[in-house]
Formats: sequence, C-alpha cells, structure tokens
Amino acid sequence: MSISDDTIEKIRKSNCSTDKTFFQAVEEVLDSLKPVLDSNPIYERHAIIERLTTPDREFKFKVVWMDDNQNIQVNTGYRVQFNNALGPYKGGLRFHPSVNSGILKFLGFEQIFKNSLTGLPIGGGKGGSDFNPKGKSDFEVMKFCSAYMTELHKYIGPRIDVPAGDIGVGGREIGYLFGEYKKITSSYEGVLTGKPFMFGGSLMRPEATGYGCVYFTDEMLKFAGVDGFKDRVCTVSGAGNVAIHTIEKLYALGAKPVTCSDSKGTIYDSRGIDLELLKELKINQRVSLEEYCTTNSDAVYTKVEDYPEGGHEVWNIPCDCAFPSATQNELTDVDAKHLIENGCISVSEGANMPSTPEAIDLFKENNILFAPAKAANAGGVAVSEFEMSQNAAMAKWSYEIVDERLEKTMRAICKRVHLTAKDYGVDGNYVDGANIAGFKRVADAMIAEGI
Ligand code: NDP
Ligand code: 2IT
Repeated sequence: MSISDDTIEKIRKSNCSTDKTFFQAVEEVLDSLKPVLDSNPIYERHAIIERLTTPDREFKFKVVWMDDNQNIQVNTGYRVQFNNALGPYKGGLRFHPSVNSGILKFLGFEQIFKNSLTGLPIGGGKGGSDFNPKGKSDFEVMKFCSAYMTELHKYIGPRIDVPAGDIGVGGREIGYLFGEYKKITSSYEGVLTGKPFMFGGSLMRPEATGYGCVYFTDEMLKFAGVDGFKDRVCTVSGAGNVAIHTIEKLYALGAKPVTCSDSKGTIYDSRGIDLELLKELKINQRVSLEEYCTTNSDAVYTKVEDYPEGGHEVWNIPCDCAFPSATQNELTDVDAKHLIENGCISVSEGANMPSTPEAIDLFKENNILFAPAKAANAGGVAVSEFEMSQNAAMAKWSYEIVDERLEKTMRAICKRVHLTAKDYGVDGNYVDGANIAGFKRVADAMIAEGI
C-alpha cells in the first residue's frame, strides 16, 4: 500500500458515509501528488496530507425562518473553514436541497488548491444550506438569508472568512446576507464578495467564472498548437451564472455555443444559443428552459427523462469544445465516449468536479485537452479577491482593469499548470499539473508557518 492509499483509507475511516464526493476529490489529488510526496519526505514529516484533508473547523447550525404563509421553516446551515495557510478562508455558499457536510467538504477541499493556483492571498472554505431558493418569493429568500446570517456572522470577517456565491446564491442573496451582517455588526466591510456593484461589488464578478474559463481554454488551445475559438462549435451545460457567461465570452471570441441545460432538460439550438433570451428566462424570470422553445421554435428541447442512459443530452451533441458548467459528476463515462466519438478536442470544467473519474480517464487515454475545475474556473474566486482588495482600499476598479487582470490571471494559471505538468514528466496532463502546483504553494506555507 502506498502513502496515498494508506492515507485515503485513514480518511475514509474518520469520516462519514455521506462524504463520497469528498473522497473522490481527495483521491484524485493524492493520485497526482504521488511523485511529489515520494521525492519530498518533508511533506510526510510535517503530516501535510493529514492536515490538508482535515478542515480547520466545520460549523453546522439550525436556520429557522417564516414563509409567506406564516409557516415556520427549519433548514440546516453550514460553513467549512478548511485551510487558511495562504489567506483568509474564501469560498462560496451553495443553497440547494442536495447540500450536506460531505458536498461542502469536497468543495472546500478543492477550493484550497484553486485559490492557491490564483497566486492570490486566499485560503479555502465553503458553506451553504439545504434551503431551496427555487419557487420562493423574494421576501422568503430575504427571510432565509437573514436567519442564516444570524448564525454565520459569528464565524466570518473580512480578514477571517469571506463567503461568496455558488449554486443558488447570486447577487440577490449576497445583498440580503450583507444587509443582515451590517445590521448585526454595525460594520460596513468587505465580508462577502459578489455584492451588487452599488454597495461594494466588483465590476465583472458575475461574469468572471465563465469569462475566466474561456480565457483559460484559449490559452490551453494555444499551448497545444490549436487555433483559437473562431467558428468552433461549443457545448455548454447549465444555465446559471457560469454557463451564461461562458456562452457570452465564447460569442465574443467568435465561437458558436449551441447548447445549455438546467435541472429539467437541455436546449440544442444549432444556430447558436440566443443569449438575450437565455438571460431573460434564467436571470429575470427564473423559469424552466423549456420556455426557450416558445420563442425559438427551431431549437430542440430534451427532457431529463429522455437523456441517453447514464448520460446527459448536452454531451450527445457534436462539438469541438465542451464546457460542463452545471454541477458535480454531471459528465459520465457514457458522455465522455460520445464526446470522443464526435471529435471533441477539449473539455473545460466551469462547474466544480463535473466529470466523473472514469470520464477523466477516457479523456486522458484519448488525448483530449482537459482543463480541470480547480484551474479552469478559478476566475470567479480571483475576481472575488479583487473585490476584497477594492473594499479594503475603499476603491472602485474600472471594467477594463478587472477584465485585464482576470485574463492575465487565467493565462498565468494555465501556463503554471502546463509547465508543472511538463516538469513532472506528464506533459499535457492539466489534472496533475493543477494538483501539484496548487499543493506546493499551500504545503510550503504550512511548513513555514509551523504547527
Ligand atoms: P447557478 O445556481 O447560477 O446555476 C446552476 C445551474 O446548474 C442551473 O442551470 C441549474 O439548473 C443547474 N443545476 C444545478 N444543480 C443541478 C443538478 N443537480 N442537476 C442538473 N442541473 C443542475 O450556479 P453557478 O452557475 O454559479 O454554478 C454552477 C457550477 O459552477 C457549480 O458547480 C459551482 O460550484 C461552480 N462554480 C461557480 C462559481 C461562481 O462564481 N458562481 C465559481 C466557480 C465554480 P436549474 O436552473 O434548473 O436550477
Ligand atoms: O467555487 C468557487 O470558486 C466559487 N463558488 C466562487 C468562490 C468565491 O469566493 O468567489
């Protein structure tokens, strides 16, 4: 048994059975780290792996709020503070019925390496609740956010832990959370990122994850000697913050994005997704994608129940470049086979861990350019850090400055990941490159800071 197999076994024993996605994330990282751990015994001497796979602390609390019918509702709230070797804990909040401590541990663990890769002073954390914002009135969302912050405010602060958005949490929710924090603490400070622009939000934070993922992919294509996005057919899953802004930037670079999807079904529009319609349906009206066909009758809508067995309809559509941007484990080995058979050249993860390990193996075996989430979707958290900087300085950066810094950051991450893979003899393997480069910065800081 190698160091990492042994460690995985220990982690499995000391965690609960709902932590499947957490083990999946840990296993992938440890697999990449084998050569680093074998050739640098200092990491074992400092118990870096055991320390990195155990959160500094985890909060779990009751959230009680009243709905519009005067019924009292009870949800569970969480915040996982995973590692602050490089800076304050930083990472999003997810509001979705599937949220549990295992999912947040996986997301918090990934966030450590992602934040490290940005080169910015931010540690890793994640939080959220099993609250479902879908179908709730604005007033109910506000009531929930206030109740959630009543407890969360005890654990966060601009130099302690700075939450942001994730699935189910956007500008509206961050606004309500910020308002409650301010009321409780009487302090107007950058304790959350992704705030609306009018009270401290950074320009381009909403666009940052999607735009960043496309910048990263553009750089990865260049390294591979492949021409950029002009006229390339792209498939995107999801219809939320990340998917919408990925589609927007793909258009800006001359590509043709032809799909999007939500939890109920997939839209395939061979002429290219109608971005204004998509924004109207998903940002303004918050309705199902099925409505897309009411306006664009040439588009094809496929319901989830009619997807290929074990797969997702989006990945059944022929494309040059794929952008899974909805949720974890949404792209299976069945999907990977479809993509490969249809001549796809690159897969870039806008969502966190959207590809299953089996799908990633198939991409590797078939030389598909594969950009893993912790590198490809780091643009969101990078601009969050820019927002922290602006708040600390009471400053406002222009759209052009933020965009320029985001693009530079994403291209620099891509280069670093690419060169790290090369250094370790796995040229073109962005999974290993990202895990090793992300690990080294945080591990070396942990050693330098002592126990
Ligand atoms: P949103 O809530 O804005 O959108 C999520 C989208 O994914 C929606 O279209 C939703 O469908 C769909 N979706 C969510 N869960 C499922 C599911 N279980 N099955 C099928 N579809 C699902 O979230 P974001 O766009 O912000 O996040 C998408 C992904 O990107 C997540 O993995 C997140 O962790 C990751 N990410 C987000 C960042 C950010 O800055 N927001 C930064 C980095 C990563 P429906 O509309 O029906 O709910
Ligand atoms: O997964 C992620 O990187 C996010 N949801 C964004 C985190 C942040 O703090 O902006």
